[in-house]
Amino acid sequence: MGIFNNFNFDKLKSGLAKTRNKIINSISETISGKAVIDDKTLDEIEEILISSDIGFDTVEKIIEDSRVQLKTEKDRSELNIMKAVKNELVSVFDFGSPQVNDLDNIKKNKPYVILIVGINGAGKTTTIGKLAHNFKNAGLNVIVGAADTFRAAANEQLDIWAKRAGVEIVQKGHGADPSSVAYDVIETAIKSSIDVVIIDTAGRLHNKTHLMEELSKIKRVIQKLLPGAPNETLLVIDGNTGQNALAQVEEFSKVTDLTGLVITKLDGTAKGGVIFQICQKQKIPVKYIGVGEGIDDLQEFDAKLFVDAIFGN
Ligand SMILES: Nc1nc2c(ncn2[C@@H]2O[C@H](COP(=O)(O)OP(=O)(O)OP(=O)(O)O)[C@@H](O)[C@H]2O)c(=O)[nH]1
Ligand SMILES: [Mg+2]
Repeated sequence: MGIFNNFNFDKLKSGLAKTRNKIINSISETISGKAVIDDKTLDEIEEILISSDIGFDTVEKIIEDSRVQLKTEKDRSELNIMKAVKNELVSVFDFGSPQVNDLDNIKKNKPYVILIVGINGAGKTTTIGKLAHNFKNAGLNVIVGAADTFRAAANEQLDIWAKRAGVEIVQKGHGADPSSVAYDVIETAIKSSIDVVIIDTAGRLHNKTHLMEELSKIKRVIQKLLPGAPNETLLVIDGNTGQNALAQVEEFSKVTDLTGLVITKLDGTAKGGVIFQICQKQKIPVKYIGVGEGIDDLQEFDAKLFVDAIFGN
């Protein structure tokens, strides 16, 4: 695992209960009591998977692999189907790039700058509070920058999270230029020898061109101080979003170099399957997942454990 020390499998498992119900329990019901898995049953499983936001390509692959397996293996039992689905789901995340943070890498690149972007209400500010808390627990100095100057009271919200996490904040008034906040927080971080800078940005609909362009400006401005910054640009996506998540990734990718995704609100959604679809199509790693509203409810993403949790074991 990475640098968080808060992993709680039971919390992840219970958070994913609805997603599990939609995917796994439905498949179990379909195959229970059947002596053999015939083609009709496979078609039913295919439908369940398609309706669970996993995405057509991934589903096709699962079903195709299962057909091959079931042709060659005598045992057409429940176990094999479940295993095929599980293996395929884990392999969706198998595209190389490291998914968790490494403490040494962060310290080496001090101040390590993380820019947080996403549409309105996705969970950006909450995620920043949780990230700050975990980084601080790992012994890092953290500062957050309130570059959401668009919405009134947005900085107060971040201020509350900064206090909860016990980290510093740089903020300006409502209506200030977000780039200037980003600049100031990095300048402060350099002066005060701070390890991690996390920058909050305004929620922006991905089809609002001028707001999207503002993100490019923030990046240009901070690069005047730190040519390599931001080290990470994380797109926060609400786990309830379903199919629209793909459009969000596409549009934000056009104006920023997304390095990772944060999928929030996985507790309580039945649409958690969308993670598979995004990763399969966009090849951007999921770095963190939100499993509740509390400060300790952000976990580093681990594909194998995530799939285990969906399966409930
Ligand atoms: N259940 C649950 N709620 C979450 C999670 N993450 C965020 N929320 C809630 O989602 C709502 C919106 O969160 P914010 O962090 O304000 O979202 P934002 O992206 O900063 O929103 P804007 O600044 O308005 O664009 C809040 O009520 C949070 O408590 C999560 O992982 N689980
Ligand atoms: Mg916010």
